[in-house]
This record gives sequence, C-alpha cells and structure tokens, in this order.
Amino acid sequence: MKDNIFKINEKEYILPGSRACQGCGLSLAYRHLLKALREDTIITLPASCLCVLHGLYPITPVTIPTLNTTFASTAASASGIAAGLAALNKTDITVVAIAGDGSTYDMGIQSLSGAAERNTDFIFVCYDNEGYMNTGTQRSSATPLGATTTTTPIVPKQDNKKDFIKIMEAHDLPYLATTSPSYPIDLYDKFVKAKRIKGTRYMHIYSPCPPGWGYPTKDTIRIGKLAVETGIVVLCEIENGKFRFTGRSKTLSKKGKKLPVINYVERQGRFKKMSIEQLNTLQTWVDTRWNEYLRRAEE
Ligand SMILES: Cc1ncc(C[n+]2csc(CCOP(=O)(O)OP(=O)(O)O)c2C)c(N)n1
Ligand code: SF4
Repeated sequence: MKDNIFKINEKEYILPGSRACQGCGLSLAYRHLLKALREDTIITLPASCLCVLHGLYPITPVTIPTLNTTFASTAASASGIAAGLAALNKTDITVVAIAGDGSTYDMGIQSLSGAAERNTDFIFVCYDNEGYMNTGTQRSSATPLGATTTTTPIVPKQDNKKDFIKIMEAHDLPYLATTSPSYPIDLYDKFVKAKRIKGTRYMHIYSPCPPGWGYPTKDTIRIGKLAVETGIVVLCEIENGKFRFTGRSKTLSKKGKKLPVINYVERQGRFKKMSIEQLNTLQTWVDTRWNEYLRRAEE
C-alpha cells in the first residue's frame, strides 16, 4: 500500500451540512470510508451519532442508499439485505452495517456473532468512540478503565475495555482491520481492500470524540495519533488468521518506542479522576497486548 493522497477518490458522498459536532472523528472516518466503498454500496445503521449525521428523513447529506434499523438487529438487517441482493443476483453491491461501540460491543453483539458465524457477505464497521455518545456519554463495554462517564459519575470506570478484536477473530473471519481517522490513507486502503474480499469483514475504527472525551475540537487528529503512539490503539490487519501490524504501528513495532499512556491520558478531561493505580493498570494492559501482537507478528 503506497502512502499517496492522490489515489483517494475525489468524489464526496457526504454533502455539506451534517449535524455531527465540530471535530468529530467519526465524520472524518465516514467521509473517507465512503470514498473507498463508492456508489455500489448499501448502508444499514442503528440509532447513533452516525444516524444523527444522516439527518431526519427525507433530508440527508449522505448520497449512499441507507436503511435505519434498531441496535440489536444491525447485522441481521445487513444479512437480510445481502440475502435479498443474492436472490436478485446482484452480487456486485457491497452491504455495509455500521454502528457505534454501544451497538456493537453491547447491544448488537448477538446478531453480529450470528452473521459472522454464517460468514454472511457484508462489511461490519464499528466506530469506537468508547461510549454511548449520542445520548450524552454513557459507559459502554468499550469505555476504557479510568474514564468518567455520566453513568460512572462518582468514580471512573473500574474495568478494562473489552477486547473486541479477539472476539471477532474467534469467528475465523477472512478479514479484520483496525484503523483511525488520524491516518486517512490507512483507513482508505483498508476499506478498498475489504470491499474486494467476500464473506464477513470486520472493520474497527477508533473514533475520537471531543465532547465525550473532553478535549478541544482542534485536537482530534492529535489524540488519534497519540493513541497509536502509546499503543492504546494498534493499527493492524488479521487476514485468514495471520496478524500484521500496519502503518505507524508497524514502524513502532520494528524500530520505534511507544510513548507512556500518560501522554494520551493527560490531554483528556474524561480521565481527570483516574488514580495512579488505574494508570499503571492501563499501562500494563496496553503493554501486555502489545507484546502479544509483537509475538504474533514474528510467527
Ligand atoms: C432501544 C433503544 N434504546 C435507547 C435508544 C436511545 N439511543 C439512541 S443513540 C444511543 C446511543 C448509541 O451508542 P453507540 O452505539 O455507542 O453510538 P454513538 O451514540 O456513540 O454514536 C441511545 C442509547 C434508542 N434509540 N433505542
Ligand atoms: S458526540 Fe462525539 S461521536 Fe457524536 S457527533 Fe459529536 S463528536 Fe461525533
């Protein structure tokens, strides 16, 4: 994959006038993933910030056909669309389900697991802003240890984030990838690749969120990069079980040195109640996972 912005499709699939917040990581990611997927795509999505970005029927800034569904049935609705297209012999249209972490890690896991087990021909995208952000920052099982949310108001969250990549990997998928709007070419390339593969593909987008995480809107790209520099987020692909670092994470795995997680944590208001013990626990969690990935990359 070459690092070259000129290969990015110039067409826009989100017209000016969306209702996402200023500095929203999700809207940047969505812009680039639609450029990669192009017109021959159908989207299905549940209630979420993305649903708000799409707007109220019949007005929307998004030019790709979309079905609105419920949290628990996001992947089931994609299965239905895929089955309908197959019945019509329309095998050249990409079906994409896209949901927040609440609708993926928590409420939608059952229909996603079912579709993945059947290897349904679709792409499932989780944009992970680490909370139920559309309804004002409630805790999800993707919220990191030490973050304060409106449902953890006195003490911050006490548990580590669920490792959803491991869960999806256990379904033996043909393709899984993690990416971030801070690295638009990495994101674009992975979606171009995912579109060409058949079966269930799982894409995880780490999506910084200024109001939910408590940082200035201008810092979205920086926060996303710090997440990678500290190993909180690992850019990677898992293709038919084979793990590969990509982009900046690949460089860090070969010759770089990860930054301590404090460099990432100290820039976000959501971590202001985090204790030193929790910071150490988070660092250990990050290091353990990083070392596991290093071992796998060498296999
Ligand atoms: C059954 C049901 N319960 C609650 C809601 C209210 N609701 C709308 S969006 C949302 C949060 C979804 O969180 P997530 O999936 O993480 O997406 P995000 O808001 O972060 O984009 C909630 C609880 C709803 N629409 N339907
Ligand atoms: S709350 Fe966060 S994820 Fe939702 S639109 Fe605003 S910035 Fe984006």
